[in-house]
Amino acid sequence: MPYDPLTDEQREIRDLVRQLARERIAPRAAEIDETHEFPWDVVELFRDHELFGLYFEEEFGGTGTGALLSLVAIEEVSKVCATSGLILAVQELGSLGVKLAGSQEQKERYLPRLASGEWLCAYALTESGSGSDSAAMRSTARRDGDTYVLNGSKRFITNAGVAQLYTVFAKTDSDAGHAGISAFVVEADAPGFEVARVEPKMGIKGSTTGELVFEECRVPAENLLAEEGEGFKIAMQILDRSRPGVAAQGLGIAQGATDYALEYAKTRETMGKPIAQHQLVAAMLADMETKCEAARGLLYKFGQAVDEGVDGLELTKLSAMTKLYCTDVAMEVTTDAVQVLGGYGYIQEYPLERMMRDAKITQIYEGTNQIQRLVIAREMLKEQRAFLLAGVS
Ligand code: COS
Repeated sequence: MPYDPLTDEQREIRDLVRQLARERIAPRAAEIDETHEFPWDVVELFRDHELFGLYFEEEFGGTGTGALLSLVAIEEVSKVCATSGLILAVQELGSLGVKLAGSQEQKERYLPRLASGEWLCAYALTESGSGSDSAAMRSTARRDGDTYVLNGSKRFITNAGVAQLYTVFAKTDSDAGHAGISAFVVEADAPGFEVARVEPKMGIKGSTTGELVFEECRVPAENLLAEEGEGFKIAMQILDRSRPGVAAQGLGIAQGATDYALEYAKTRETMGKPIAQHQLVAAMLADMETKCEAARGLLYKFGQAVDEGVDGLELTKLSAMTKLYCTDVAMEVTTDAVQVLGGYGYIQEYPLERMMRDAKITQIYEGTNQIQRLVIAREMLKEQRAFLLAGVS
């Protein structure tokens, strides 16, 4: 049995998500990948069953059921379709700015529409010249009366064109480094805002990834989140909480691939017996399962930590470790799953080549896994552990 610390009530919701994934989303997964079309029917399914609400407090129309369950939902959906799992993860990513730094008025204005799924949202930090080095962004925002005027562009933005609300970071003071960055919410119909293009890509093909352009784009001054200059810290605090959503997606893909490869290996025969009974294949399956379960331990630990109110540096490190491990496992396990199926793993008639392509992005977006290692090591360097070894000769 996989690790399952859920309460009975949480388990009921998990089982509903699992059932929807199996019955309604799994049969669509190959088609979503082939057509590259954003799956509005899946959004409708999530709306109908109030699954977007899992990411919001009751006060704003959500279920208030906590972080652990919200990650489990992404994991369950991603087992069958990573594009669909991402829709849930980005509803969290794109709304965290308002949740963490928004005023009561901003929360009341936006969160209920996001909790119901009436609006989708997005997070716009990355630019063509600033990926890992977020502070090197060039987009600007200048105050003009009761508006801010945004200029610049953002790249690789998930949900570009389908989101109605974007959390956008821009420099209000170009000479102040990190402290010159501010955060804004921008509605899709803001004058001067445009989605310039949507990128064709290797995996998660049904999800839109696009370039946003701001040309003298005017947003009301009340759309500033917190104070001018607080944008970089807000961006990092958001990522601390959102990166495990990508980890959940990675774990889901890995577990889905393991389950598929297991069933295949039990029925496919070579040399007079199922391949699962050949030791080299059995060992691969055992490693895949073990990695998934270890990843789940970290992911659920993160969810429980958030639900217990853990914050700050402790959360930063745990978040980075969770994202790093779960998504490296996604790549390793899907690669091995393709290997178990041999030639059948490589062709589109079977879902594993899709899972392997989908897994790759989880090591890249929301901070590459190189950045996660950097964040973990930085936190380690701040820790004092020498006393543990004081008595060792
Ligand atoms: N929470 C709160 N504050 C944080 C923080 C966090 N997780 N991480 C950094 N900060 C603060 C620091 O404390 C520092 O504050 P002071 O200036 O008051 O000391 C400030 O932010 C600058 O921090 P730092 O010097 O560590 O920033 P760096 O420019 O070195 O960047 C990394 C740090 C590399 C970790 C950051 O740029 C990053 O995460 N890059 C990846 C971006 C990413 O994930 N992109 C994908 C976008 S989503 S698809």
